[in-house]
Amino acid sequence: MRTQVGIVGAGPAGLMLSHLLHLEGIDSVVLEARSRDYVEHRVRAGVLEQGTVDLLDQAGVGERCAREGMVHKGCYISIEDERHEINFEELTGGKHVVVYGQTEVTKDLINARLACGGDLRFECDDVAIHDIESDKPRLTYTSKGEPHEVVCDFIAGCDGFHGVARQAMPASLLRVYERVYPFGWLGILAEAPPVADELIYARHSRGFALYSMRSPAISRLYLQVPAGEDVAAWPDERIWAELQHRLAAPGWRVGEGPVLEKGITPMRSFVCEPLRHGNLFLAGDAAHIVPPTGAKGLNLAVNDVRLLAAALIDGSDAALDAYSANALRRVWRAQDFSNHMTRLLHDLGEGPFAQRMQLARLEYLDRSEAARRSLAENYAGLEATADF
Ligand code: RFL
Ligand code: PHB
Repeated sequence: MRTQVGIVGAGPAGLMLSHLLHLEGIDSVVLEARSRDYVEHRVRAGVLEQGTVDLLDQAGVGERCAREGMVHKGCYISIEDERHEINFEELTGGKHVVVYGQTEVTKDLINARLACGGDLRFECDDVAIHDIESDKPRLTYTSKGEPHEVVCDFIAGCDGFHGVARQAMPASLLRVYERVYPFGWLGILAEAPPVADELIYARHSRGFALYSMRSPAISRLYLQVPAGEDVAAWPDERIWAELQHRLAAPGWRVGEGPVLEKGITPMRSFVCEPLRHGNLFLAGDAAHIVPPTGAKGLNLAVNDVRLLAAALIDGSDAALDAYSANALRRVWRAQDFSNHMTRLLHDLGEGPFAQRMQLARLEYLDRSEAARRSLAENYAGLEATADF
């Protein structure tokens, strides 16, 4: 079996890449370890930057997002029980974000690929990457116990943080940058109509909390918890009580309802460089992780494959070579912003000096339009260009 681009991973990065290539007549095969059902129901991100929404539109997969996505013109930063508005539209000359679940982006992309006869293979076991320094790199895998091989011109590693692609890069050439935070996020999905008009990022003496949503009927909420926390320590009643504390505002309560999903995510900042070796390219979480406080992970994954698709379509050595440095520019911008938001809003456990610095920064945000504009510009997303 031969294809032009072999793609490992059917997350947003792999699916979007496959679709962008298809639109320019380049064929690809996507190998995914999990089932279609699993991939479509894995609850993760929810905030799309304008650039991500624009790319969905350009790729012809933005129709449902335009219909069902919820436009958010700003967000609130809550400090103890005081809420401060950051209005993205006013501060950035009209930019906003769209709340539309990653599950829905994934479903739309899978449907679009299959409608065009795309080759998506789910439940592939033991995917392995070979001969990346040759002009015939190969993917092997087994399916229902049968061995298979796909010979490619290029391979894209879009298989997330725990995938195999990054491991296929020569360790001696990879530079790894990492910071692990001493806390994680406990996230729930609840059958409760959202009772706030914008997302609420709460800095509270008991720890960070985030109020988000998925639809007019479903809320998505997060709590800062210590690293390594066991989800069993958090029965629903404890979660709601803690959310009511940390998100408190005069005359307002978090709307409660049945918990549909519950999980704990560790927090890390991670980048590996470069994103290319030979004919293997890395994109999305396979190459970098941001703490979710800036809502950047999915947007970065989509931006990587926008740039990678353009390089593969161009096909010249110069374009293929430039991919890594170009994509990393935005990755590092988002790393800085995500780290900044994380340090601004969490209980860092670093003692009183760090706490006073945090309060000084929050007060500056309240006083200075320039500080708010900087946050709004980074959150709503910087302009996408050919090299950023
Ligand atoms: P994914 O989505 O992890 O997809 C990788 C795919 O590869 C498959 N795979 C393999 N396939 C074959 N062989 C192997 N050996 C394989 N190993 C893995 C996996 O099954 C999977 O299907 O990576 P991708 O495509 O790079 O997309 C990245 C995003 O998923 C991620 O950055 C975001 O979810 C991060 N994120 C957020 N990003 C945002 O932009 N806005 C947000 O609001 C936001 N909130 C979040 C988040 C991530 C979270 N968690 C759980 C990590 C909130 C949370 C809680
Ligand atoms: C979400 O809705 O899942 C979400 C929103 C904002 C974030 C992270 C996650 O910063």
